[in-house]
Amino acid sequence: LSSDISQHATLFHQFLAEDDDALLSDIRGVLRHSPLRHIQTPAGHKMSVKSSNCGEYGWLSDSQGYRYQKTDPMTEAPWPEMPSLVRNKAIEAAVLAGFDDFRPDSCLINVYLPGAKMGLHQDKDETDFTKPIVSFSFGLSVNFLWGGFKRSQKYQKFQLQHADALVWGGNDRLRYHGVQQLKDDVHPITGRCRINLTIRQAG
Ligand code: MD3
Ligand code: FE
Repeated sequence: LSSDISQHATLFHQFLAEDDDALLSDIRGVLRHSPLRHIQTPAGHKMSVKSSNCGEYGWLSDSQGYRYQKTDPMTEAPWPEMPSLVRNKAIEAAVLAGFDDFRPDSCLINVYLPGAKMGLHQDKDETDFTKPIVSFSFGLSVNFLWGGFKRSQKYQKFQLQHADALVWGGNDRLRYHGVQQLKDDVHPITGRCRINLTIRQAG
């Protein structure tokens, strides 16, 4: 079941339903090597989500700004490898959405506890904006905010649910987007949280 959010944004509902346990256990394996941590925005504010990465490049933020980096600043080691199931499912979703030459090299892991949110922003730290972004959601549902090309433009809301995959590229690649505060609830698979994987070709 897929639905078009706009010309170049497709939501694949339940796309990960058969692989949820395997994907989440792969991610738990990653987090044993590069644990979740709160990161600081360049302005010094603590983000409400906890994050980590896998793949060749990890996205991070600190007083120096937003960037991709090949090593985890916490362990000073390379980020853990992107699990092949994560990579393959992301490529599969991208192809279904019409993006054929997506070579993901970065997977940001964001964990939302009740109350966590992500304000409207653009993803613009990658080198090639013709490449799509693939996002996987697990656990508690959240309202996703889909805006325009200026922060001040109106936004629409979509619900992202457990096992949904969202592919976004083309003209919509630089849209503002975010997620509303996570409501307190319990999910049978993840417990009291939402886990988002944002899979990108960063380098
Ligand atoms: C639309 N994460 O990590 S994923 C992010 O649910 C991020 O954790 C959100 O935005 C989350 O940067 C949203 C869906 C998503 C990801 C990238 C996009 C939507 C996007 C880039 C452009 C437009
Ligand atoms: Fe984003």
